[in-house]
Amino acid sequence: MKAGWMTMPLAFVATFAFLFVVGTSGAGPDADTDGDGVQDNIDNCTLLANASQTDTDNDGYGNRCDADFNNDGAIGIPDFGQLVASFGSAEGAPAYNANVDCDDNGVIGISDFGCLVAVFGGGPGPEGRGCGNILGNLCPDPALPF
Ligand SMILES: [Ca+2]
Ligand SMILES: [Ca+2]
Ligand SMILES: [Ca+2]
Ligand SMILES: [Ca+2]
Repeated sequence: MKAGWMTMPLAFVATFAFLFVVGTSGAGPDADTDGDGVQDNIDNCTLLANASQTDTDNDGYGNRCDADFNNDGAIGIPDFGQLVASFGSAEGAPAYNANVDCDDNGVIGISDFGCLVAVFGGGPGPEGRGCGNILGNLCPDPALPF
């Protein structure tokens, strides 16, 4: 009888301890879901590793998760057209389009094509600052005091 009385509180303590550990090591302001060294709350692509944070069209979505090149909110045929138009070009060439350079390697190629295909029919993001937009508005730099 006494042992049963003790088991319940112990189970509670164990559950609380577990939740505490999960809560502090999992999601939270310090989380870095994609492991690129940029915390989720300031990461312009929270689910894809992009340590450079390159965002050539300055809409708050990093190139790595922004295949919405024409900024209409959807990744579709017009975006595919922009990729095709610059396919095979390198930085400095007239056809080169930095917005299409998903992996930020200075060349528009198969890897960039893969970025678009993976999210075709979807939208840009997600990003962690909450300021991603299709209007080309600049996100405030989280490192600067406002
Ligand atoms: Ca990222
Ligand atoms: Ca962008
Ligand atoms: Ca689009
Ligand atoms: Ca590329």
